[in-house]
Amino acid sequence: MVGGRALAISLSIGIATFPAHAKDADALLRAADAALFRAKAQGRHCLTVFSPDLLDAAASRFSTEQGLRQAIERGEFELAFQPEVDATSFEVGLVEALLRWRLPDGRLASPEDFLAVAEDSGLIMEISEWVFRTAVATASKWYHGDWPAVRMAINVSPRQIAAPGFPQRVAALLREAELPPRCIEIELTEHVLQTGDSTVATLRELRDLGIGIALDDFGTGYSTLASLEQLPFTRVKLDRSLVARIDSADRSLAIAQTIIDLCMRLGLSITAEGVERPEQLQILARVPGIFLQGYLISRPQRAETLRQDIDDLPRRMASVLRTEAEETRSFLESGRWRVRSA
Ligand code: G
Ligand code: MN
Repeated sequence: MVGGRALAISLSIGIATFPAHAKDADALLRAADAALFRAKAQGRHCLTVFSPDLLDAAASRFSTEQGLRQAIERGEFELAFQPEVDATSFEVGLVEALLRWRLPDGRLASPEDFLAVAEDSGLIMEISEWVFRTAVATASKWYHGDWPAVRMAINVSPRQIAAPGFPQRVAALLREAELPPRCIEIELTEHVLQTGDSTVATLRELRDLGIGIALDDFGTGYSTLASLEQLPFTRVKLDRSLVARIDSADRSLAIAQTIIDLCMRLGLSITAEGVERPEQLQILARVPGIFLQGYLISRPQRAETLRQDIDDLPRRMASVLRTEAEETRSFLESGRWRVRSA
């Protein structure tokens, strides 16, 4: 009890023993620390005993962290752009800015490869600032150039949104870039719920500015219905795991349909992520107003090739759908088709 409030405390423990795990005090503490890190990564409130592979993991985390520091200094980050398009007209509703890291050896790393290290080391703040600024600058260039209708979707980390003054900084940035707030949609995962009560107020401030707010990766977490109820979202992005089997598993289709129905009842716009196959496109194209995103529609790519790809979209999609119709017909005629039992 502290000041009349009950605080729930959990304990994470990393264990290393002498002489099995290390021969001196410093090394022993490093080993225990590596074990502690694993205990926390496993969800906290547990204990982990040291093993040598934990040091390898720690070394790899350390080198990624050093690499990220250099990447910030040397400007090794890039943005790739991927459109979210209307499922029937294939008009572009939004372009999502996706972070990429051009490694010194020329390979391109995706956020999943380095985001955990960026979060743990706190470097995420600097990196996300760069993403936001660069995405706004790009959108502004398009807006004032030959794409006045552009809307840019920007991924925002929970820490970023929880930092004091975020809405004011965004407003100032948009003013500076002479970009109307409606040209921006921020994407948050439901982890944003863990940042505390003030988040709802922050999101309302952003909405009052006229910025769209999307719930990203819906369907991967735990408290998704609570977040839908409590937070002022304008769009839900269905995670690709929800969309992956809608054309091959009745149960998967039922779940996707129900969630789409729920979002519509809540007055939310919807984007289906991870559309990779024509069969998925055919099913989703029956949902009025839904946006689609995924490799089938358009890959994440550099700004220079994006416009060409977009101009080509209606023709490419028409040909995808034509081929698909033929394949479906011959499949049905082959007699292999039968009604699945529930
Ligand atoms: O968490 P979020 O939905 O913002 O992550 C987007 C990531 O998903 C990007 O890094 C992008 O490269 C990737 N992505 C985009 N479209 C597809 C797709 O159709 N299939 C798969 N597997 N990944 C995709
Ligand atoms: Mn996203």
